Amino acid sequence: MKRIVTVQDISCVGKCSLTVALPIISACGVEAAVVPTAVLSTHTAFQGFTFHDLTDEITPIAEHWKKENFKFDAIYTGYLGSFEQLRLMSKFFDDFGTDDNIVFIDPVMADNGRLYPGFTQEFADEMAKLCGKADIIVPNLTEACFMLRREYIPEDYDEAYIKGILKDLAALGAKNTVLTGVSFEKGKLGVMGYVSEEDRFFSYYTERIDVSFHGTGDVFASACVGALMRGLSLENSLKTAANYTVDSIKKTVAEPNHNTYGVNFEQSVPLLLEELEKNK
Ligand code: PXL
Repeated sequence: MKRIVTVQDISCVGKCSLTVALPIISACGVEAAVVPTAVLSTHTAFQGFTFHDLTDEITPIAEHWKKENFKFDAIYTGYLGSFEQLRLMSKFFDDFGTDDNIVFIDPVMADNGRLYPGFTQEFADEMAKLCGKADIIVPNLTEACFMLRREYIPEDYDEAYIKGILKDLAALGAKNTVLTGVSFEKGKLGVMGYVSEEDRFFSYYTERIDVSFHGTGDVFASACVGALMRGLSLENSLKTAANYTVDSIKKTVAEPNHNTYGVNFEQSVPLLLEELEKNK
């Protein structure tokens, strides 16, 4: 059985980060170990959330694991809340990264042209450096633009623009770069990826559902890394994750009086399992 260690916060209510990653990775039939980076009462889209930082726990946890000689098939980082956590993750990759496992970074910090509360351009600069150590990175267009210090163009861009961003991200050092939330056609939304070793691009599009929910990036990233651990190729893992995320959004929208803070990813688990079989 494969084992992923995922490093991100626990937002107690809000369906994002660890409360999404743990069940999705488990549903994929993959073990999930966690390093919780902070405990928040809710994610940061709510007003008045509490925040308890757990940075001081990271080194003791890693030191214990080194003594136990624990190995991980993937290291997956999501929302990280401080410069110190970025520095500690860089060390964590050195300690637990091997030639056989993968470092997967979702550089969670922004969407729709804006940084989430508490993040700065300088944080994006440091996140860009951390991404240089990754095998796979999956920023959205906003996060990529902040990391590259490029102007964010929400739409009306062409394929050459996206390919340029993917190559610039690869120049940071990441082996495979993926951009989420890419759209060249009205009503379609998807991902475009770049495999730097082969100088090859690929893409996958689904229907665009014009509603915005929190946590969809975490649903997508968790399913993608879970699928990779099940032996699917990067392209098929991204396809699986995209189809699962879209289905989760559809299930949410179909529910009367649904809330907008997270998606019904739980009800789409049967589809995730089907996709894992179909795309292997
Ligand atoms: O879904 C990303 C995410 C994770 N963790 C926290 C967040 C967010 C997005 O806003 O606030 C705490």
